[in-house]
Amino acid sequence: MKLNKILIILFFILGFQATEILYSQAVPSKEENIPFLVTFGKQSGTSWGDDDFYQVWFFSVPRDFKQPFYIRVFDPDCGGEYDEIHGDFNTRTLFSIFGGKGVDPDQNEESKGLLNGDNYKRGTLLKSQYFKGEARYDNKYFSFGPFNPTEGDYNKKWNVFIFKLVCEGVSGDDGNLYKYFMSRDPNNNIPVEGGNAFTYEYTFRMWNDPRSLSHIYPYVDTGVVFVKQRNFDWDDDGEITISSRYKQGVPGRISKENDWNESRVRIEPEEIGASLDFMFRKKQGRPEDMVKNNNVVMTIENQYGQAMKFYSSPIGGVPKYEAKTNITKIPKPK
Ligand SMILES: [Ca+2]
Ligand SMILES: [Ca+2]
Ligand SMILES: [Ca+2]
Ligand SMILES: [Ca+2]
Repeated sequence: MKLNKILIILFFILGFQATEILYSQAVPSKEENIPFLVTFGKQSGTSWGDDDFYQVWFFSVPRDFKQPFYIRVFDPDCGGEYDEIHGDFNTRTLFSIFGGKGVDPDQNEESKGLLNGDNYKRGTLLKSQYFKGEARYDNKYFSFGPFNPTEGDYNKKWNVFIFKLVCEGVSGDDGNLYKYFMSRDPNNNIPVEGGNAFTYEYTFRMWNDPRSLSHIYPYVDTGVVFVKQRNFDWDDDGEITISSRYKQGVPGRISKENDWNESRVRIEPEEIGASLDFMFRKKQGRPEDMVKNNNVVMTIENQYGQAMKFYSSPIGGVPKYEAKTNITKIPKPK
């Protein structure tokens, strides 16, 4: 092949990857194909699929991005469209955005918000707002901001400023379904170049359509030997399979009603520094057997019990399985 032909092909491959990074700023992202995040009011039963009635997400902004930006919440209210009613809608939800020292979960373990009693609100409160059932916010975006990127907590390893968004079901017993978008514009979804979002405990709604496949993409950092996935209130709804560029469709155990289940997956050196693909396929069969409005929780930890990040825009792109012979061995980390 001639050199200029190779260069043209390379240009297209790299160009497409760049486009993917630029336009994957929604939470949940297009790659994840998850319909909504969900947080229930704290008077709810956990059997509806939320184990702790709050959810913590982090947004990272590259250091070289210097413009103000916004974090937009779609359908922040709990009422009207999308939300899960129990009796009457009486749920109040508080969204709070934090910056400054204490936010970065690499420095402050409690920021991850994984354990009951953790002080997951460390950092400087930048903005917060309560929402109940409110027609003016129903089926619409509400924009927090503008934020200056340097108001975040600087992380040297990734060269990014990190912001934290906590959603709490302050009262009531209904489920608030919502989505996020980090944007350069308060009124439109315009991505922040190179921005990303991640969490350590993902509470979300599954599709009702059994043909829809959803994914999450945990990032495997240096030193990981195995990962343990834990999931809550899966209602025995189909299957979880784990894939990467090295493995294909390894099954994971799933939980039943109001219950946790877990299983382990071995990690090969070839899988370090890339994302895994956890795929969720709903139970197939007759419409009357389908699980409707299924809310679930997922966490993943390494062999030391340290929680791993799920990036909404998978680091290194969506992992594609490669035939084993094509994989170059990466030396084991010391
Ligand atoms: Ca609504
Ligand atoms: Ca209610
Ligand atoms: Ca909502
Ligand atoms: Ca459930």
